[in-house]
Amino acid sequence: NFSLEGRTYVVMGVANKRSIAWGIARSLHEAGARLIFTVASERFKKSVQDLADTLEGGQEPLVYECDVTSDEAIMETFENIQKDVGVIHGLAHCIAFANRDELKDEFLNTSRDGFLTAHNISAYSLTAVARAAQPLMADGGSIVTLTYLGGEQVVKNYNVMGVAKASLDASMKYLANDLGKHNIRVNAISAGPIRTLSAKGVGDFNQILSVIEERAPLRRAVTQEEVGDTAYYLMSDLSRGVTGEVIHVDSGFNIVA
Ligand code: 0WD
Repeated sequence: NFSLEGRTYVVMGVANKRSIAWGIARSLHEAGARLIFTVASERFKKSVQDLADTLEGGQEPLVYECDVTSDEAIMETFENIQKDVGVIHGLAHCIAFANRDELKDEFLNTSRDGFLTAHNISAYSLTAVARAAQPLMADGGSIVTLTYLGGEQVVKNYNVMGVAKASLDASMKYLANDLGKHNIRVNAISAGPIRTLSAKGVGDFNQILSVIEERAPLRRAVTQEEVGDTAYYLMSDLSRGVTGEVIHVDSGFNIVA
């Protein structure tokens, strides 16, 4: 069944309309899903609520605050979601952070604090969130996280975020193994570079994009919509036999030497 009618998904990490999370939200919404958004702080609540209100039809989207650096905040958010909607069918984790000054020059200079911050927000949060969301996925579910090639190979300037993505990818696999017995699947989408708020923090991002346009098999960058449609596939029953997988939505760039 392709439709997500009657299903509810939590989308974490919409900052603005350029966010990959917003591409995912639109794809799931078009497939008939009910959406719940979480934002890092009160500061983003109004703008994400306004964005959510532009989705036409269906039930009114709900927006919750959830700073993923706090276990209490995560527990509280999912308790509130459970009170308000009961069962959920999946979750899109589209959250990452590293200090901007460590996304340039050499990885060698990564500070202890910078390393821990990047891993805390960008990798550990998936495990914390999966644990809090599990009781809500009583009918089984699908968890999707967003990763990047920089976790598999050395990508200039990606530095500590690449190391955090490697940790995220491994976490995704261990979680897939733990949650499979509850009929909860866990997968990652490795997106090609897309111009977003977070991407602005990566040194020479324009250069990264132009290399994609020259060398990727499709000779172009990918869009939020393309990532969104792969998330839709992973949330739907079409992917029911797929877990612990990284799907590259990157114009094929990862296969080119
Ligand atoms: O080229 C790209 N843009 C790629 C991004 C290529 C491949 C992967 N990705 C990944 C990113 O690493 C990230 O995991 O996709 C994910 C989404 O990133 P994005 O769409 O590029 O970035 P952005 O629009 O800036 O969203 C990042 C979100 C923001 O959402 P909210 O609404 O919460 O502000 O991560 C959030 C950030 O605020 N975030 C946090 N959320 C909760 N708690 C926290 C936090 N402590 N810190 C950052």
